[in-house]
Parts: sequence; structure tokens; C-alpha cells
Amino acid sequence: MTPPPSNPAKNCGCTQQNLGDTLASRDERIKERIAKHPCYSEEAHHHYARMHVAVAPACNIQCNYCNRKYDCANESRPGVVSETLTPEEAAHKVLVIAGKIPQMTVVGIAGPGDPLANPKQTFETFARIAEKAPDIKLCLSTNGLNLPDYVDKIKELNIDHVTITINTVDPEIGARIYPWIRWQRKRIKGIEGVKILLERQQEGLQALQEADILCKVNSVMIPGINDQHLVEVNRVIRERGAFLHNIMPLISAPEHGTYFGLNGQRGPTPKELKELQDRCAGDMKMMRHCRQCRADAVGLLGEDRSQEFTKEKFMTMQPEYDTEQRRLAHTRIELRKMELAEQKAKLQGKNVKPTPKILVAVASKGGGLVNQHFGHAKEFLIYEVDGNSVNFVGHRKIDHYCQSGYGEEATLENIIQTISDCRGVLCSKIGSCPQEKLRKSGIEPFEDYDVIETVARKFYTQFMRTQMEVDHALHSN
Ligand code: CLF
Ligand code: SF4
Repeated sequence: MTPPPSNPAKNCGCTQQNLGDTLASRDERIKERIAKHPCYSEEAHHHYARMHVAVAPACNIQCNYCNRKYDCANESRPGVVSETLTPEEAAHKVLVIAGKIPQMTVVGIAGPGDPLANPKQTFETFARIAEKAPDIKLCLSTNGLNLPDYVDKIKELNIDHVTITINTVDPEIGARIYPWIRWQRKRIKGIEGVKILLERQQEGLQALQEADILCKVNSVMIPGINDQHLVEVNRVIRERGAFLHNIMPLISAPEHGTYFGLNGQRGPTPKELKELQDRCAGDMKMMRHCRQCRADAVGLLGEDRSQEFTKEKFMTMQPEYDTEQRRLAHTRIELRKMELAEQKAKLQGKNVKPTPKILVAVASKGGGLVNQHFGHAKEFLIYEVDGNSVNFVGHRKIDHYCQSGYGEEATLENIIQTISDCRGVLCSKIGSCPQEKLRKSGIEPFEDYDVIETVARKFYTQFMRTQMEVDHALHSN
């Protein structure tokens, strides 16, 4: 006779203490898995770089924010075209860049179409990289239609990070985003196709969770179509075990030639995006540092070095991949990260009372530092600061102010517009003319060269002191 199943709660030796230890060690393992991934870890994105190889030209669905001439808009800025590579060329490129940029720790395949609509090229590329550069993490981004068929293959190749773009869990809403899908050699239009896509996305997410593969979900925020609904998407993916949610703004312009661009569908403002990200935050990690990069992106997330490594250039370069050199570079980065963490811990506010929050814009070239001239910044990192904490909440792209060595009036006006809700701009240097104009718009320029949190805290203290003095002067008159 088969013995009755034992009661696991009684017999597995699991106590509260053991459970706590298990959860703590699971958290430690996850921390380790994401520590060098610039997209999965906000901290890592200051120090580590990623690169994409554009080996996947075909796609199996149509999104209304894509016109197929450009890279997949689920992981890239619209209007960008990458050179498609063969798996052999891609592996050569990875080895060249791994030698030249040792902080490059992740290779992603994110287009220019859908990687899993091109499974042969995608998996052959990953297999070649895994064989020749085993210290590099592999990452994949997909619309999810073919995902359930390939989870075993993904696991077998040790691809530990997968992104699915999920814009909705409601077929009615989906029908306003996806006009058709290609499924089992047929084009399926309208809601019938959308239902298949959404079911396959959820099935794929579940399968990744069961296979213990970290899954990030990207969602494109489309005002008036899925913006309110993304809170529900967030709830569903959280329940299904997604690790991270990246809500990205729709970027839509007529010149991109997309259905949305040509029909006047607007993207969200930075304020609308932040409000939605805050609503979804709860106990789920939200990614706020995505740069919607290209299918051949290279470098830290905030920089684009793809033009240094065009096919014409990298095919003439010899790979100088050296595991030992890379290990040493990573050790130096980890030591630096520890120093920064200690410095930040000392800065933890001791206030118990809530203090006013302000936003500041930071010019940084990376390394977690305020280390860039105002005129050279192509984007600002946005931090929310109060008396207790300094938190990264997003980034804003700008046209840099010093074009050909001179500041441009119209550009400065645009920059001021872009950061008009910030009370300070923190940078290593800034000229007197922009200083004056920023002040007139209520944005205080602040020069320093140090860890972002340290400078933000110094600025906050000075800002609050000035506010109190102004208040005091007003009340005594
Ligand atoms: Fe590339 Fe995507 Fe992997 Fe990152 S990007 S496949 S998870 S390695 Fe990162 Fe670029 Fe945003 Fe993507 S910033 S678009 S989230
Ligand atoms: Fe374009 Fe990507 Fe959508 Fe395919 S999945 S239609 S490539 S945005």
C-alpha cells in the first residue's frame, strides 16, 4: 500500500528561523544575479554597460507604434535603424567590445525585429557568445508570441534575463494597439489575433517563473488607450512572478510613419509617466532608468557608443577578450561600489519627521557621480530629495547646450522646460549665462564633483536654509 503523503509542514524541518534564512539566501542569490546587469539593477547602471547585437530582423506581430522600417520599438527609441549582423559577425563584435569595454557585462538581443521570430539566428548567436565569453550574461527581449515554445531552450543556454513586452491584459484594449499577428503561417487580424498574443504572453511569463528565469515586463504607456489599465497589468504580472516592471513612454511623431504617429496619438508627459510609475510601485520593483536603447546599443545606458563600432569598423578590429583583465576591472568596480555604499549609509537621514520633497536634475557621465559639465549633458538624472533620503525617479533627455562650443538660446529654453519641476540642477561646472537664466526660472544651479547622493544632500540643506530665510524675511515685514 502506498503510504499517505507526509505533512510537509510537520516533517520538512522548516521553522520560522529556517524560512527567514531561506528567504534571505534567496534574496542574496537574486542580488548576485542582477548585480552586474545595468537594466535589472538601478545601482549597476551607473557602473556596468550592456550591448545589443542586431541579429533578428523579422517580426511576427504588428504594433501601432512601429512601422517595421526601424528597430523594434518595444526596446528601442522609434526612428532608429540598426545594421543587421550574422551570428558569426555578432559574436566577433561581442569579443571586440568585451576587450575594449571591460565593464560591458550583458549582451542582449532585442531586435531589430523580434528575437523569437528569428530563433535560429538568436540562439546560434547566444551559443557562440556563451562558448567564447562565458563571463557575459545573456539577455533577451520579446513580444512573447513565440515565448512558450522556447523557454526550455532559453534555460538550456543559460539565458537568465528575459523581457516580455506586455501592454495590456484586455483583448479589447489590445485591439487598439495590435492590428494583426502572424500565427501558424497565417495572418490573424483584430481581437482574435490579440487574444492569442495575450494568452501566449501570460503563458510565457508563467513558464519563465517556473524555470527560475528572471523576467522583466516592459509596457508602453499610451495615453487614452492603456495608461489607466497599466495598473491592472502591473497587478497581473506581479502575481505571475515578474521581477521588474518597466513602464516606458510612447514616443510618437508623424515622421516615424507609424499608425499612432500619423494619427496624432501623443505620448505621456514626464509627470504623467512618474505618477503612473508611483501608482504601480507598491511592493514591486519599477524600472525608471530605461533609455529605450537601439537594437545595436553599446555602452552605459545613458551613453551611446554604437557609432564607434559600426560593422565597417568592428570587422577590422581584433578581439582582445581577456578574462583576467575583465575580472580585475570588475573587482575595481565592486570596490568602488562598496565605498559608495558606505558613503551613502552615512548620509541616511536621521529625521523622523516628514520633510518637504523636491526634485533635482543631475548631470552625470556615470560612476554614480555628479561629474559632468552642464553644457555637455545629453540627459539629466532626476532625483527626489527630502531630509531623509535621495531617490532616483527617472531621467530626461535633452539636446546638449554647448553645440560647437557655444550655448544656444533656444536649446536652453527647451532644457528649462524639460526640468521646470526641478528646484536645482547639479553639475560639475556651468557657465554664468545659463546660471542666470535657470535662476530666473526658479531652478538653482549647483556646482560640485562628488557622489550624487552627497551633492544632492548638500544642495537640499542649502536650499531649505535659503527657503527658511526667505520665509522669515517675508513674515518679519
Ligand atoms: Fe538589452 Fe533589454 Fe536586456 Fe537591457 S536593454 S535586452 S534588458 S540588456 Fe534596458 Fe535598453 Fe531599457 Fe531595454 S535600457 S531598452 S530595458
Ligand atoms: Fe515592431 Fe517590435 Fe512590435 Fe514587432 S514587436 S511590430 S518589431 S515594435
